[in-house]
Amino acid sequence: MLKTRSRIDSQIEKLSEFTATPDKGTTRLTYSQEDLKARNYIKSEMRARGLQVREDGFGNIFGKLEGTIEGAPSVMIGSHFDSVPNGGAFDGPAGVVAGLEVAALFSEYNLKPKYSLEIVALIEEEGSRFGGGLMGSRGIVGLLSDYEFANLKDKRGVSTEEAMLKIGLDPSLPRKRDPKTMKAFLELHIEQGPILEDHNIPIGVVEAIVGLTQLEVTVTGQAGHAGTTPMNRRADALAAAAAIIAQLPNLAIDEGEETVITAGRLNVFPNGANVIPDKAVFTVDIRSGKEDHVLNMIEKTKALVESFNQNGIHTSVEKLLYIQPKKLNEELKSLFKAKSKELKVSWMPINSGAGHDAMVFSDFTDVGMLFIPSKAGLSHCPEEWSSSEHLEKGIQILFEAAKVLTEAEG
Ligand code: HGY
Ligand code: MN
Ligand code: MN
Repeated sequence: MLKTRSRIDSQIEKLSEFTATPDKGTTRLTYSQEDLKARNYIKSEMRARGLQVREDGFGNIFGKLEGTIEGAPSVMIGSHFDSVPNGGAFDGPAGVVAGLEVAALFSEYNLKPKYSLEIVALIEEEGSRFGGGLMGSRGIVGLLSDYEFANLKDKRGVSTEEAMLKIGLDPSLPRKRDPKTMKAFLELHIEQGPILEDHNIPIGVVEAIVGLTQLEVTVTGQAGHAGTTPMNRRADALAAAAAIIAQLPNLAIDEGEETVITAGRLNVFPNGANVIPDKAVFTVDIRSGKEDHVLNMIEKTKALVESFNQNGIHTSVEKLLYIQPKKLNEELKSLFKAKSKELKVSWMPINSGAGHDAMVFSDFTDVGMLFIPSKAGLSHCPEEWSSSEHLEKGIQILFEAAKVLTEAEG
């Protein structure tokens, strides 16, 4: 497996170069120039492994090793290749590289799958440019309509389809995919938390993924002069937004059972040091393993926001994303555990506090997910790091599982 180690090291390294913030982590926004460089690299790596490469009308990338059973559904392996702002080099790419390496091993061992093997690289899982997230996978399974997709715009007002055309992508290509064309979706991902490292265990077999929602709260008031406007005659949108945000953590603490809430993005308008803000827009990310907690938190957050509708302050809440908690496929979990045992790789069951494309596919095909440890549990930051030794172990398990699921011969 020496070749594997050198291939995956160079691929992770190469993909990390396609960032808008060199020396400050990975910033690779969907349909950006960094996306284009990463996309071209991924496609060339797919071709180098003899895969048939195509892109869909969202810009998702597929590399296919045709199965011997005519028209048979595919075993898909992959993850996303966009990033959060100033994120890490492994969140997403670890899963894309794992898929590429499984294809490389199929080629090296000259394996002929009965069911096609498809390596996938998905767009806009993070939602960093167009909001919401899980966009590539939602598009593939038809949860994102063409109308909704066309009306998504980034903070500069550039639409998805304009941005696609700018980097030479074709929005008119086929989009939604018949679930019957998918036999399984397997995703290797970094844990993005401390559990595997704390237990000194290299592999997590994912049992379930938390439910999550992403809200966008808009607070409006009245712009004014910072010096001449008396305090009792202000409708300060940012002061109101800050008061709301300050109360959010306690809503989750009161809800309990590891419910979490995060206000991660805040935009202030007009954003002048000597101007009373007339608008503040912020996101609220809520997650829990139990759907009731997510639903309760949405109601509690809406009530808190609405309670500020007074003295010239107006508020509104938009739901950008909502997805229920997902349990992953029992047979695939058993297959991963069996292969880990055969390979003498220690594993543990684990739940995911992060959202993943796997949760979208899980309502449409059999889904399995593996985690590898994150150093110090850090992710969504430049310090994010995972070892290629752990990545290689995860790939070995994926490779063994893919041979079974594709009924490969050779
Ligand atoms: O936010 C998440 O859980 C994932 O990283 N998109
Ligand atoms: Mn991810
Ligand atoms: Mn992420």
